Order: sequence, then structure tokens, then C-alpha cells
Amino acid sequence: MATIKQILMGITVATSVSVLPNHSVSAASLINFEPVDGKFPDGSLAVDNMPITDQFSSLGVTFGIDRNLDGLPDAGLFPLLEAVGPDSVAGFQSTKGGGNDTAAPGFEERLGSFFLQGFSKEANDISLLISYNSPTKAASGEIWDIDGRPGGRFEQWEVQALGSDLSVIDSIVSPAGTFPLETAPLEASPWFWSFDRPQKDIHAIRLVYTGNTNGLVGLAFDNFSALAVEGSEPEPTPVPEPTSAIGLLIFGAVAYRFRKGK
Ligand SMILES: [Ca+2]
Ligand SMILES: [Ca+2]
Ligand SMILES: [Ca+2]
Ligand SMILES: [Ca+2]
Repeated sequence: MATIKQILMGITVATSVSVLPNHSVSAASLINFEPVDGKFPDGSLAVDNMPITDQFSSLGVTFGIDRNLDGLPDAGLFPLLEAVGPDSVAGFQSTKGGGNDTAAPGFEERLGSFFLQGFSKEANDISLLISYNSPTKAASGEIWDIDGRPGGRFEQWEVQALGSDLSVIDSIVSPAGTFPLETAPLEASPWFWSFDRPQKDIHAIRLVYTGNTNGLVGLAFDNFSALAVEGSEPEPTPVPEPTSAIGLLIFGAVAYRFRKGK
């Protein structure tokens, strides 16, 4: 007769199979531009105003600027790392945070210490391009501080997903920034966007400015989830509860008796 130990061994095997990890998408694909021990994944030191290009290539993406909108990064143009808080270069003005590059109250942790900004404050220098080594099905990210201006002027963005031929296959348009800034919901705050396609056909993502302000346009970009919509990652398969282990024990005992009775 099968001993209790043998039955329990069977349960152990069943249990270890049922909790095989399902970590194909992990939080590691979230790029928040926060260095770990001062460094980015490629080992480079994080320095304010440094160009961001291939520091995150180990996560399957590279960053560039696509001024001529051909889907390819333009030589000599690149987005720049920007440190939170007032310093020599400002990424965005904040009336709610009390100074340049400062998040509205409640969003400080979300912004962290660094974010990404465009090459300059000209509209065509801030078409951020994120190129994939291999296509993705989904992605998400945040554009911060979409401002309004007096006289009905506003900042606005179109986030574009580019297909295999680098044409636009999907797009999302942001809300228009509102004025006055003191009561504007997007002032010094994030606007979250996401794509979730039926198949892996996103080869690049591009942010194009569609607002109607004249000059002095800023881009502040953060919390890019390269391979999945942030927060939608699959949960690890739960460990079977004790009741199901008992069920297995009963099943094992019944199966043994059935075999023995044959
Ligand atoms: Ca950040
Ligand atoms: Ca280009
Ligand atoms: Ca700054
Ligand atoms: Ca602002």
C-alpha cells in the first residue's frame, strides 16, 4: 500500500508544477529614469542634462528624437535627462509644486528624481521616439505638465504607435492643457497613456506635439512601461490552498484503492 509519505511526495510534485513562475513580463521593464546606485542599466552614471540614447537597450528599447517624422532617430538629436527641482535647465514650470520641475502635491514619488525632456523647447525638437529591438504588443507611459495658456492656447500631444514599416498604426491624443494653471488637473501632474494591441506589431512609439502654443514647448516624460501596460502584468500563479492539498490527498488515496481493486 502506498504510504502517506509517497502520497505527500506526489502532492509536492503537483504543487511545484502548479507554481511555475509566469514572469515573462516583469516590473523590470518599467523605465522611470531613476538610477540604481547612481547608474543606469548600461553602467553609465546618471548626470543631469545628459543625452539618453541606448542606456536602456538591455530592456529592448532605445531613445531618440524624430524631427522629420520618418520613424527613425535623427542624427545629433536626443532627449535629455532632467533632474527634478530647479537647476540650470528647466523641464517644466510648476505653479502647484512651488518651483520648476517639481511635481504637484501627491505626485512627488511618482516623478522621483529624474525624468526625460526633449532636445530643446521647439515643438519639432521634442518628438520623442522610442524604438524597439523586437516588436511589442503593449506599452504605457506618462507625459507630465500639459499646460494651458491664456487666450485659449494649450499644449497637447499625440502618442503614436508605429508598425513594421514605421507608419502610424495606432494613436492616442492627450487632453488639451487648461488655464488657469492653479486649478488645471494636468499642471505638474502626469497624463497616463497606454497601447494594448491584439498582436506584437508595435515597432516604435513616437510623441508628437499637437498643441497651438507658440514656442517654449516642453516635454516631460516618465514611467515608461516598455512591454506591458503598467499595472496589468500577470499575477504569479497562486500557491494552492490547503483545502486543495487535502483534495489531492483524498484523490491520491482513492486512486490507489481503485488501482489496487482492479
Ligand atoms: Ca522618474
Ligand atoms: Ca527621423
Ligand atoms: Ca531641473
Ligand atoms: Ca506647468
